[in-house]
Amino acid sequence: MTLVYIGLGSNLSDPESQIRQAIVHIKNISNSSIENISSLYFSRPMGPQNQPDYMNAVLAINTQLTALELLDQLQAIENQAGRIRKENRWGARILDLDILLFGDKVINNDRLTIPHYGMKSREFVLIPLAEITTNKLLPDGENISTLAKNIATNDLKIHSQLI
Ligand code: 5RY
Ligand code: CA
Ligand code: CA
Repeated sequence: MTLVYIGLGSNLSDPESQIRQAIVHIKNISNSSIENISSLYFSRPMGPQNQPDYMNAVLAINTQLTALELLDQLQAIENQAGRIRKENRWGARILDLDILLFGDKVINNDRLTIPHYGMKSREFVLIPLAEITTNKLLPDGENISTLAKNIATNDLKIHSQLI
């Protein structure tokens, strides 16, 4: 079993229902179980600014799948939500599911970079992640709670509970 943290994001087509629906689908991934779910947050777009605000959350699952098997499952959920991959990099999307951490593994291949390359500088990842972890270190030894305490909030706000 591997403890895996997944980041969820949406800024199109009723983001709150997209995130809630994605959690229903993640619950149904075989050989996996949801262990923890953060609050649902409102966040300002990072990267391109000409797009709607986001909703973001982080959840923890235990899984017997490999990282690539889990990635296939998450991409199928993104596609089922109607995600269209556009030319404009980092533009608005219906649903984005990122594997943030996969146990203590460091993975670098064509399809996956784990830990997620941007997570240490994104308040919409660190703050919800810190909500559902205690004394958790990244593979490089950095403490998630410390990173979350020190990052600018960029107006990140709790919107609602997801469970
Ligand atoms: C920066 C550049 C690109 C940060 C930077 C991206 C989300 C990024 C987002 C999301 C919110 C993106 C990737 N510097 N903003 N921007 N939530 N995804 N709030 O999930 F994140 S595009
Ligand atoms: Ca993302
Ligand atoms: Ca992604």
